[in-house]
Amino acid sequence: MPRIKRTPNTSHVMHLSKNRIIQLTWEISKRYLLMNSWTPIRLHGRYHELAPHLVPMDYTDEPDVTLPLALIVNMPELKENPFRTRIVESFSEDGMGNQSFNDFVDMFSVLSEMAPRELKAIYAFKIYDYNTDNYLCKEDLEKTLNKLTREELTAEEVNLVCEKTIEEADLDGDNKLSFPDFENMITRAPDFLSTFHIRI
Ligand SMILES: [Ca+2]
Ligand SMILES: [Ca+2]
Repeated sequence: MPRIKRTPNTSHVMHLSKNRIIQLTWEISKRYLLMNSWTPIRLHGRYHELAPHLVPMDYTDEPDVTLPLALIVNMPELKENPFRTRIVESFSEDGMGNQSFNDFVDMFSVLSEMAPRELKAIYAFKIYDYNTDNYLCKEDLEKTLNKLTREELTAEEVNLVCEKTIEEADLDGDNKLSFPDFENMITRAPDFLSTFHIRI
């Protein structure tokens, strides 16, 4: 992916990444369609099952239908995922968690076993960035770690792990993680991507 310049104003960071996201999503969608010609049909089946009265069986004219977050987060594929709400929101065009069928396909494409690690990393960063400032600060990492460990660590342990993580991954010394810092972190701690892997 294009290297992101580090400047104080990084509002463009995710914008740059977004172009890359579109490109990568397209690449994997093609691969996905080629390798699993049955999967989009299966995904449509899953989407339809969530609200048979709203979702038509015939999608040739791409009807303007969205399904609410509450229906999607309760799917068995997502139900146990501690980041389910943020995942569904991230893949909803309106940002509120309402998903069109296209959003739904994009989401399962990124979560699929075939999605490139780079694409999973882009979305993981977005999902862990709770206050959406394009950085992972200590508070973002604390929330993330609490979810990853399902609140099994003490506050002191969480604090220590997050401090250590920032210390080791923060390449430019601003005490928070930019996307390049995050990429550096996940090479050391691959578990941070493990919840972005779902089979449907
Ligand atoms: Ca943040
Ligand atoms: Ca940094």
